Amino acid sequence: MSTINKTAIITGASAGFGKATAELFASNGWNIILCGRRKVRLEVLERHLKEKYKVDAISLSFDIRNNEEVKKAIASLNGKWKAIDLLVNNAGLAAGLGTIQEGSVDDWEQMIDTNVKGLLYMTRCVAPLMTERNQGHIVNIGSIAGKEVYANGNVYCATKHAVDALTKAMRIDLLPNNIRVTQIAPGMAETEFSIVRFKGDDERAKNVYKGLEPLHAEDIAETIWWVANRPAHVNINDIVIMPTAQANATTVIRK
Ligand code: NDP
Ligand code: 8X3
Repeated sequence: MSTINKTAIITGASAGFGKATAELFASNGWNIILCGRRKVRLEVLERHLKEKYKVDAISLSFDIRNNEEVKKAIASLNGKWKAIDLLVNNAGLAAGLGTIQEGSVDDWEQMIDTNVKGLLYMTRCVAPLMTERNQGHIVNIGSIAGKEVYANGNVYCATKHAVDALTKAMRIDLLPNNIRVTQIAPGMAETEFSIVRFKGDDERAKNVYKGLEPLHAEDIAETIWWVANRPAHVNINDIVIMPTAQANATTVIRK
């Protein structure tokens, strides 16, 4: 078993940034609590982390949009698993692209429920475990869409602006408890993100990254690793991380 004795809980660990983060932290001896809906994927990753890195890992399979499921999952943690050093609020998605006058209300609700309410439900359950120990670190995954807006991205952008605001607010609320709070706001990264946004249309998803090198999940994992491993007196408030080929939310250069 790991001698590092540090624990991270990562939402959205079944794919993309969350999965790469679980791998990187486990490879450095951290114990990991893996969260997501896709149970089999989580269990495969859990076994892999335990076997390859000799750390401890557990899977919590639940829908982050459901506050009762979130509460039940976190309440199921016992013993050492309650001593959480790092919460990575990463689970999230974009659903579709559409104007405000014609967009899908179901898509809007899914994004708001996952990206904003899910992040709040998780934080509401995990932050008290940190405040009672007077230590911990929360890393929220925002987006360039939380700094700017782009055509047809209205509600996704609004949810990520909410993450930006909540990160600042959490930092104030948790200040007396010595809890660090960081936002990481990436630009284009090739994960399952665009496949989910375009509801399984792989071709359309691939076209998003055509002719440029987007960020990779590992780039975000390394950034999370870096912020989590600053000396205890240092808090990284906010990092915007972009592919070199992307200047802002709407300006990219393609070969
Ligand atoms: P992926 O689609 O690869 O991963 C998303 C993860 O979120 C999955 O593990 C998924 O797990 C989880 N998730 C989604 N909905 C729920 C839910 N209702 N309950 C529990 N878990 C859920 O995308 P990324 O890794 O790219 O995205 C991670 C975060 O990064 C998101 O918040 C996204 O908005 C943000 N982001 C992504 C960028 C990109 O270009 N890729 C850029 C900037 C920010 P499961 O389906 O198993 O539940
Ligand atoms: C994901 C990046 O540019 O699609 O948050 O909003 S973008």
